[in-house]
Amino acid sequence: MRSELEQIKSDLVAALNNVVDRDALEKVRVEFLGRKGKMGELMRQMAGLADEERKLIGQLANEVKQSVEAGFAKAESDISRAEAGAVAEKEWIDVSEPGVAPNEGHLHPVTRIKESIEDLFTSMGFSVLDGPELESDFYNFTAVNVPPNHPARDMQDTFYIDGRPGEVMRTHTSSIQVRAMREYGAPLRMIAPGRCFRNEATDVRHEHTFHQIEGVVVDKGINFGHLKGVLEAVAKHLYGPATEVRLRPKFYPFVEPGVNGEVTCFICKGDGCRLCKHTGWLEVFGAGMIHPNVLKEGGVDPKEYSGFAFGFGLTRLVMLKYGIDDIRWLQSGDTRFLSQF
Ligand code: FA5
Repeated sequence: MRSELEQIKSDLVAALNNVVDRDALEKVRVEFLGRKGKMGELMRQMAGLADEERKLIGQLANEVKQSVEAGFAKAESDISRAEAGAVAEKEWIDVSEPGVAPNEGHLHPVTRIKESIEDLFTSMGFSVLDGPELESDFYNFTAVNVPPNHPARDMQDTFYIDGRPGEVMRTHTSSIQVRAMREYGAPLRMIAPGRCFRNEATDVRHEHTFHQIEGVVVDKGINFGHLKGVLEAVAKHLYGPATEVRLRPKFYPFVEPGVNGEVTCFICKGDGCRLCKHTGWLEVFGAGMIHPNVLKEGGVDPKEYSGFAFGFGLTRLVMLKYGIDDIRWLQSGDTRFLSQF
């Protein structure tokens, strides 16, 4: 019986060595400590021993029982530790790992160039004004020397609004010229950026909704040289000192004389291509000396004051700056396009 006890002890050590989880441990427990298990069996056999012998074997059996229980306790705690380790392994976080960058937005290229031009003009002492997009027919046309039924109205195909007679979606920022003169009088130095709307058949250079920046200077002794200087300052500010500006006569009812202004085409650098209609130049603004009728509408005496006005196509300036060969990308809302800026 002594050797059987020793055998149980060494069997148990071997069995516990192979235990990897709670199910296996439970099986070993039933095998050794269960009602019909090896220890119980041995205890029952002890009943038939002589007193002296039973005492000695009983002592040994107790020692074996204790070491069996200690073996189970240790195996149990090993399993608990292993389980905790597995959870930690699964839920492991590397706190030093760089995070996933959030998808941040940024200013639209039109807004960037607008702000850059505003900075330039405010540095030259200009104010920045705003005006309504749904404008009165008066300020959009009549006040700038385009009376009702005048053929010059055909130059800009306009959106009229159902149920709002006498109002139009402004076709140009020139609608601000007379508003500003009436509000602030002369002398005046202002720019006014904003959205304009025309019923255009859209193509690579034309949108139905686009941005312009109007500029007006009214003072004593203002002449065409001042206008040219300001236009060149804008072109060089945006595109660098080598940029050339070309002015050619053009009729606008609200200026006399009037010009259209072009800068060197950014794609062909002046050689001629599809975008510039093979001229080497891109038209980006209209300008001229303010017509006396417009000064009068603004409450300014044309005998005392003169002035110039210009209207930059802001959207075209953006195309030139970033080399965008189709204006329609700018309002596409396509993030593949926008994320490049
Ligand atoms: C005008 O709108 C005049 N109000 C400009 C002006 C102001 C002249 C002050 C004299 C004095 P025009 O229609 O040419 O002019 O437009 C001016 C600029 O706006 C153009 O050179 C072009 O760059 C831009 N533009 C005009 N139509 C569109 C369009 N459909 N899409 C994008 N840009 C346009």
